[in-house]
Amino acid sequence: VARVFALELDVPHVFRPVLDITSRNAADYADNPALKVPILIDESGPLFGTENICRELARRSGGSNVVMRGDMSHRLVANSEELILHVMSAEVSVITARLAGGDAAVPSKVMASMRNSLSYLDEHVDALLEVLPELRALSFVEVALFCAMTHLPWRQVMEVDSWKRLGAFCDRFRERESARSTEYRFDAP
Ligand SMILES: N[C@@H](CCC(=O)N[C@@H](CS)C(=O)NCC(=O)O)C(=O)O
Repeated sequence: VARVFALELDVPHVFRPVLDITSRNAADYADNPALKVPILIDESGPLFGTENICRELARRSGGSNVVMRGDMSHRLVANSEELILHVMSAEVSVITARLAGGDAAVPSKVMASMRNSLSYLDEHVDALLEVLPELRALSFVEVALFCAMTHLPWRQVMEVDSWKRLGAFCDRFRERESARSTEYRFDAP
């Protein structure tokens, strides 16, 4: 999400991957005590978290037609933002549990809540796009939705083909150069 924002908003940056996401050394995450990416590092030090980073990138780009999370009071936007972030965070829990090994199954309620959220988003995505300002350069909700939808099958957490309207949205968003040049991959040292 942060890299799509930086590219869309033309903010120069260098991408540095964390090569071992299981590391418990905060130094590997620019001193983020939560041991999470992304972190933006600049002259003011580290800035933790996607929303903070996207807000900072929007501020730097000077562009005013960027719709951040919480900018719109419309229920459809607010609820979609909440559900997308829920899906993302639930997916991270699934992946983290898997990386930790052991045989504890992911609670079925977690998977059900992710599927329910995606069904809601599939049902409402067209109306959501209608409600967003026509002249926006970018919106957090769209970038996050695209990234969540594409990450789930890539990390083999969930197939998403059955949500056709979300698939169509992703096919359109994928045309952007920012999306093409940030396709998921495992970086090698
Ligand atoms: N609220 C944070 C969540 C960040 C997050 O969960 N990042 C994932 C990667 S996409 C991560 O670092 N996972 C490793 C872990 O949680 O151990 C944000 O939006 O930046």
